[in-house]
Amino acid sequence: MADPYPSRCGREAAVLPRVDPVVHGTWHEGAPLTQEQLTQFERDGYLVLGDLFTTGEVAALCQASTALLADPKALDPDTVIAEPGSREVRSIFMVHRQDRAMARLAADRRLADIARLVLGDEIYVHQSRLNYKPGFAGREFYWHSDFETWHVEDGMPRMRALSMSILLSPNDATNGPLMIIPGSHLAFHACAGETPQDNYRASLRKQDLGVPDRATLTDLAAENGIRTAMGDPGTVILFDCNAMHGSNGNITPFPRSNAFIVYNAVSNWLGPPSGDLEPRPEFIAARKAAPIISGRPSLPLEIATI
Ligand code: 6CS
Ligand code: FE
Repeated sequence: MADPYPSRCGREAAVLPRVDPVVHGTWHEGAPLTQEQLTQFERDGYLVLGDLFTTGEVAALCQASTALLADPKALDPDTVIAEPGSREVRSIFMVHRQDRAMARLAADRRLADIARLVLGDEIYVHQSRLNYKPGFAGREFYWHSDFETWHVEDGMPRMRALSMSILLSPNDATNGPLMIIPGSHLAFHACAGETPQDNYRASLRKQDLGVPDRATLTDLAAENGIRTAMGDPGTVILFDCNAMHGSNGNITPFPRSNAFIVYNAVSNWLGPPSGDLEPRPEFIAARKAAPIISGRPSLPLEIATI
């Protein structure tokens, strides 16, 4: 079958129809989101949830994130990404396999139940990371759809994945919160250009490929507006894999740190990347060692990580 989402294959940028649902599961009594929340996610492509975690759990997650940042030498060096033009840590990838609190977070039933509802399937962790956006030195994340990259560079077949951003510092108007174009997830924004091997080495610091052109972004933003998703530590921002998003740099003295867990449906397991690209490493895109997340309840997060 022809690929419904061709991108970066030497053609011009194009807006293509989304052929996949946004919500793959069916709402039911006792579901982990209200019907209104699910409808809002379907319409806007994102949803902000407070009060999912206790104060103690949020403190344990913040502590883990700070400890990882304080001793990056203890980590797989490939997973530690520096800011462009500085040695400060921008991101740490595959945190759910390098830290107990992050492992426990990725397997948390409160998050997993929501992901199973939206994706309508069993799920596994496609990617996890901590983004630190350090004070003064934290650079922007330019506009992109994650799915465009995951489809082209990782061979993710269809739009059946979901990001959850768990805020580990206040995210407010001053420090580069997530910006999102509501409704942008309803079309696929195919990008111009071609992808060199090992593009991730550059793109994780500063993304130049797989970004829409200015005319496309101007139209999208004029039509739908731009929203910011903000909150206190512990807030969870869910966003569809194809939502157009980005964030500004952080010139405040205060870091803006967030954990990200990306869940993929098991039926949407990765295939070969586009063209003759080599698959990206396991720490960015799980394709081998990715256990299905169990539906069992687990210990409170801060107890599980003592
Ligand atoms: O390449 C990736 O998979 C990553 N890059 C960006 C800019 N966002 C999503 C993802 O972490
Ligand atoms: Fe992204």
